[in-house]
Amino acid sequence: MRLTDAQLEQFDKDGWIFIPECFSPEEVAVLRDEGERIYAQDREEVWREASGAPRTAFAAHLYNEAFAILGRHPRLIEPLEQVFGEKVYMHQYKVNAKAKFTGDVWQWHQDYGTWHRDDGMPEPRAMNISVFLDEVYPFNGPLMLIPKSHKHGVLDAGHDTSTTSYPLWTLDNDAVEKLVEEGGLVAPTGKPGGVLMFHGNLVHGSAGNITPFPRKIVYLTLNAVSNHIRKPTRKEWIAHRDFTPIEACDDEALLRYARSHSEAAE
Ligand SMILES: O=C(O)CCC(=O)C(=O)O
Repeated sequence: MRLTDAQLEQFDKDGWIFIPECFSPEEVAVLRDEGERIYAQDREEVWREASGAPRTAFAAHLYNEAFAILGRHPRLIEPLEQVFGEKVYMHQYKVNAKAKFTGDVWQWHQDYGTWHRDDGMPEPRAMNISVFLDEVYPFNGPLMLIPKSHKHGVLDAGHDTSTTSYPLWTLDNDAVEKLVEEGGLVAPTGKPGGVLMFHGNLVHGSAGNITPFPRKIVYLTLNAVSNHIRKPTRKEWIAHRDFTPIEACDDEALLRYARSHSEAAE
């Protein structure tokens, strides 16, 4: 899948683009079910909120076939190859839960700030491309983005290891206020299957979810192969050391898997 000139322009100007209904309901349903199955497992890659509710499942592409196919999907891989002008590899893979009633916040941060400081990534030539697995509403903890904040490079940040179960390099309120005055604030919403792609330096965060509506989003963090990490400090399943370029699968692969999976269940 190639991005249009208009999408590339919006990405450059605002630091993000959203592609509604990029995956079909049938394709997303199998990922949603598999996501819930993973959260029910007791494994080190599944991190939980203080309440015990799942927060994120790391590296699901390495132990789940549906997520493995998604991790090679041309609708996600090709746009990033197009932007970076080279092959990409998987730096990180997360299925974020934002569970109903208990999903916790993600503080304001830039992803590249963490990849650079914790993993030794040389340049912001990596980014998240994400797929909505549930409907994302304005009220169930949508991802909030500060348009144009990616133009500021890496901003000062403090290492927050206490607010949530996930350590993050977070921005202070004054910095966020200034960036919002300049760029505003958006929270893309939409049906399962929507795809959101945003620059590694774009400031973003999300509030808690106190609604009865879960909000699962899967994030592929794809890095340009030449920009592979140099000084990893985090576990291998958080910041991958396999820099093999991803060869995209065919566009129908997830649909085929979904169909064979539902036939097997009948
Ligand atoms: O899923 C969310 O709400 C936020 C995730 C996020 O900010 C991240 O993975 O960097």
